[in-house]
Amino acid sequence: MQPSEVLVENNYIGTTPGGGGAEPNQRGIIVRGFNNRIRNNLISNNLQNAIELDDSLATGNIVEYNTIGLPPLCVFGPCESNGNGLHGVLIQDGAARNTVRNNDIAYNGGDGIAVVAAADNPFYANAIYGNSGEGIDLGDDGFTANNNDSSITLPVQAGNENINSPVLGTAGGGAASGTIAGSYSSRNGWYRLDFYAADSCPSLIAADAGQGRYRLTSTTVQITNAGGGTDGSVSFSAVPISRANAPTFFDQPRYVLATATRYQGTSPSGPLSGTSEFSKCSLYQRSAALFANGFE
Ligand SMILES: [Ca+2]
Ligand SMILES: [Ca+2]
Ligand SMILES: [Ca+2]
Repeated sequence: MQPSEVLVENNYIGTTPGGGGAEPNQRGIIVRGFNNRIRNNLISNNLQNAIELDDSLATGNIVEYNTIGLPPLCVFGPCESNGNGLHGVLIQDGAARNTVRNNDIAYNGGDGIAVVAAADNPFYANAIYGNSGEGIDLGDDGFTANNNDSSITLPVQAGNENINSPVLGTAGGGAASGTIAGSYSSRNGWYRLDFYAADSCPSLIAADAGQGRYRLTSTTVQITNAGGGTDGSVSFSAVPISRANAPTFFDQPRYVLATATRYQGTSPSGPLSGTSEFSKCSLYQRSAALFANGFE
């Protein structure tokens, strides 16, 4: 019998009691039951994965507000020496409909979040950066290119059914807010697109995606033109992007990236299903002169 409907909160796992030193475990937290809430824990320095959600009984769990791979306060640094040895969060072997949100996941030796042979797991509003692998890796096989999501033949090791990532176009605007354009291709249905920013991004020069450190705003799109086993697509433009409480956020060079998350039902109000990997990045174009006088 695996623990279910349990709250695991306010623990230091892999650290000394004060949080500043390392006392690593092999793995941090392993969840094999359902409807547990893993909340506000510090999980750093462990030798393998910080959090694992394993097997088909692991459903409906919520992983939120945890600090994974960092010291309790990243003031006296170096913060990157506190990462866990493998993934921040690993979801595998049939674990489904688990939500990972509002966590800081950084400097881990594997991916920020890896999903292997498991589906319908949503992730949003996390700060993911500095991990040695991908920010989000579906299949734990590196960057997964977009393909035809309407194909019924899924890769054996797929995570979240290898749902496609958004394709971003031009992003730009003022210091506090701007807009972004792009497109999204997948099966018919409603999708939530979450936008993030990063300070750097490898995808402009390599077949790789960045990691979303700073949560920006989100939007909703619908695909209606899929059919005959072929994906449909939807374009978007002038979608507002900003970061809460950061009026000069885009005065520094920022790369914008995005994830797509499918809604389970037939409207954009129901529960969320699986989330994609991060998209490739778009460098935010700061239009200082245009916006300086307020007449844009
Ligand atoms: Ca992948
Ligand atoms: Ca990986
Ligand atoms: Ca795909």
